[in-house]
Amino acid sequence: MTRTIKKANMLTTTLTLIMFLISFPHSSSSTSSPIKTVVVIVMENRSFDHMLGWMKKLNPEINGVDGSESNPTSTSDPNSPKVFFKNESHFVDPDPGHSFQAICEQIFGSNNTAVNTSSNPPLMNGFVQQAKSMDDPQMSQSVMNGFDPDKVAVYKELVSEFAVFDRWFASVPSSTQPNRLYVHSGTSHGATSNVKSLLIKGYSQQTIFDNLHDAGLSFGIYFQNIPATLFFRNLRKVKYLTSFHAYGLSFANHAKKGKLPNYVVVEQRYMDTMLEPATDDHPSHDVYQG
Ligand SMILES: *[C@@H]1O[C@H](CO)[C@@H](O)[C@H](O)[C@H]1NC(C)=O
Ligand SMILES: *[C@@H]1O[C@H](CO)[C@@H](O)[C@H](O)[C@H]1NC(C)=O
Ligand SMILES: *[C@@H]1O[C@H](CO)[C@@H](O)[C@H](O)[C@H]1NC(C)=O
Ligand SMILES: CC(=O)N[C@H]1CO[C@H](CO)[C@@H](O)[C@@H]1O
Repeated sequence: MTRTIKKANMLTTTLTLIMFLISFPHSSSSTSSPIKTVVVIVMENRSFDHMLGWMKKLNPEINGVDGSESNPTSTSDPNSPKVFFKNESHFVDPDPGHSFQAICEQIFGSNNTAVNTSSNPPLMNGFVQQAKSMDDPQMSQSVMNGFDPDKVAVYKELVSEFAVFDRWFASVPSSTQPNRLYVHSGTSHGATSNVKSLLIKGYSQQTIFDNLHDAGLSFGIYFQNIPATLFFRNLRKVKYLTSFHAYGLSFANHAKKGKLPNYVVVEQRYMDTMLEPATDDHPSHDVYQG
C-alpha cells in the first residue's frame, strides 16, 4: 500500500512472522553460510497498524499511523461519518472478521469480488463497513485502533532493537491455516479457509521440512498444545517423529546447550485456558506478555 491514498487503517497481516537468526560464526557447518540455526515463530491475526502502527512514534521511518487515517461508515457514500484510527487498543474481543469475504470488503470496499478488486492501490476503505455488518457496537472502533507502544512493551523493545518489515503481507487474505500452510510449503493448496475435513486428512504437498531432510539438514518443531504442522500428511511419517519436541521441556535447554536443529519452528499455545493462557496473540487472546 502506498501513501498516495489517504492511508486507511489496517494493513492486512493475518499472521505476523517473527524470525530469529542465530549465527555462530566459527561453527563448522555443511554449508558456507555462517548461520547455523533459523528460528521461526508465526503469530496470529493482528494487523500491522494495530500492533506496530504507533511505533512510528519511536522511529518515523516505520510506515505506521499518526491518527489522520480514517474509513467511511459506508463505502458507497463518501459523505457518511468517518471513523478515525486511535491508539486505545487493549483487549480485543470479539474477534474481528477475517474470512476471505470479510477481508475482500475491508480492502476493496465490497465483498462482491466482481467489484473493485482491481483497484491498485486497493482503497482500504471497508474496515468500518465490514465491522458494522458484524452486529457488535464496539467493532467499528475496535478495528480502527492500535496499541500505544507502552502497552506492548515486548514488541516495543523488539522494534527498538531489531529490524521491522513494514511491507510484509499475508500470503492468503484469510484465516489461519491457509497462511500457516503457506509458511511451511509455499502454497495453501488452494485453501482460502480452514477446511476441517482436509486438515484432518492432511495436506499432501511437499514441505520445507522435506526439503531440509533431503538436504541432510535438521529441523525441529517445538510445540505446546497441538502442532499445526501435523496438518501436513508428510509430517506424520514415522521418520519425523523425533523432530517433534515439547516446547516447555526442551526449547530453552536445547538452545542453552547449542543443540537446536538447523531449522526450528516454535508453535505457540493456540488454546486459551485459565492455567495456560494462549500465547499466539489471536484475538481475544492476551498480547501483553509478548
Ligand atoms: C493517543 O492519542 C491522543 C489523541 O491523539 C493523544 O492525545 C495521546 O497523547 C496519545 N497517547 C499516547 C500514549 O501516545
Ligand atoms: C457482504 O457485505 C455486506 C455489506 O457489508 C454484508 O451485509 C454481508 O453480510 C457481507 N457478506 C459476507 C459473506 O461477508
Ligand atoms: C469502487 O472504486 C471506485 C473508483 O476507485 C470508487 O469510486 C467506488 O467508490 C468504489 N466502490 C466501492 C463499493 O468501494
Ligand atoms: C485484532 C486484529 O487486528 N484483527 C484483525 C484480524 O484480521 C482482519 C483481517 O486482516 C483485520 O481486519 C482485523 O483487524
